[in-house]
Amino acid sequence: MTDGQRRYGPLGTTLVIIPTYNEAENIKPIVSRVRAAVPEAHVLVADDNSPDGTGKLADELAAEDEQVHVLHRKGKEGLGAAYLAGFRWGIDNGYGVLVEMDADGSHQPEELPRLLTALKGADLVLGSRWVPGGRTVNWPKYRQFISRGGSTYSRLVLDLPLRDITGGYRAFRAETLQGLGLDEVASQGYCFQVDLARRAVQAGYHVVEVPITFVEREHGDSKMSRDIVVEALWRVTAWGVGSRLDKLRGR
Ligand SMILES: Nc1nc2c(ncn2[C@@H]2O[C@H](COP(=O)(O)OP(=O)(O)OP(=O)(O)O)[C@@H](O)[C@H]2O)c(=O)[nH]1
Ligand SMILES: [Mg+2]
Repeated sequence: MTDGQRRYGPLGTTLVIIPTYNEAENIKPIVSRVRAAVPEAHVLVADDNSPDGTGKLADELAAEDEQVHVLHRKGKEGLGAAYLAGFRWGIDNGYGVLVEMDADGSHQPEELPRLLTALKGADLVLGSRWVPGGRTVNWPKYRQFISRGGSTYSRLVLDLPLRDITGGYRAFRAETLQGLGLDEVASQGYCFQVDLARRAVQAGYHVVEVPITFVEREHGDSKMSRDIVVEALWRVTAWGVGSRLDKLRGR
């Protein structure tokens, strides 16, 4: 069946999952922007027991708004683990669409309606900095280089028809997530995003990229580290080598 013939079911209720670690300055503004931009959506803050009290601030938001929820996790286990827990919570609670969004304002909630519109005709929508119309604001050259380089390397090594493979502003249908084998995902950081994109393409899902304007964080500290880049490099390389060996063996 081609995509043109494919019928997509209704989207159902949206859950915007926001993982947080020390985002006290950002959490209230970002949640209120999501609530204003997409009033029917619910929000789940997945906090890893942030020492700066982000979890408590999220509880305050949840107490005054029944569309805001908080998942308190015991300690810092990384972005990937927080998203996996958030996806499970969302699927268990019957949401039809699960959105990934950073807390720091890099992913603008005002762009979410465009992602959701695209999801009506797709299984997964990626907010993309590196398609025509996509851009970054206030991002240092070296970060652009790492991001573009990471996407290009992943595209070539994993043979993926995508431009922004490391980005973290995405909208999944719940059925898509259920088809990705989330129980086997062990990767973290950027690599977590590459892993989900790779699984979606391999499973034959229709993945669409929508241009976004990515804005550098103004408050709080980056959790980006050399370890995150190194993990992505070795895992992507290992996946690429593995799938080429499988092809050679005729699997
Ligand atoms: N729950 C949880 N959230 C995390 C963890 N690490 C990062 N995050 C959140 O994941 C999102 C992305 O992390 P960032 O630090 O913004 O990473 P980045 O965008 O590569 O780096 P910046 O350039 O500083 O924006 C933010 O909302 C973080 O608070 C973690 O271990 N646990
Ligand atoms: Mg960020």
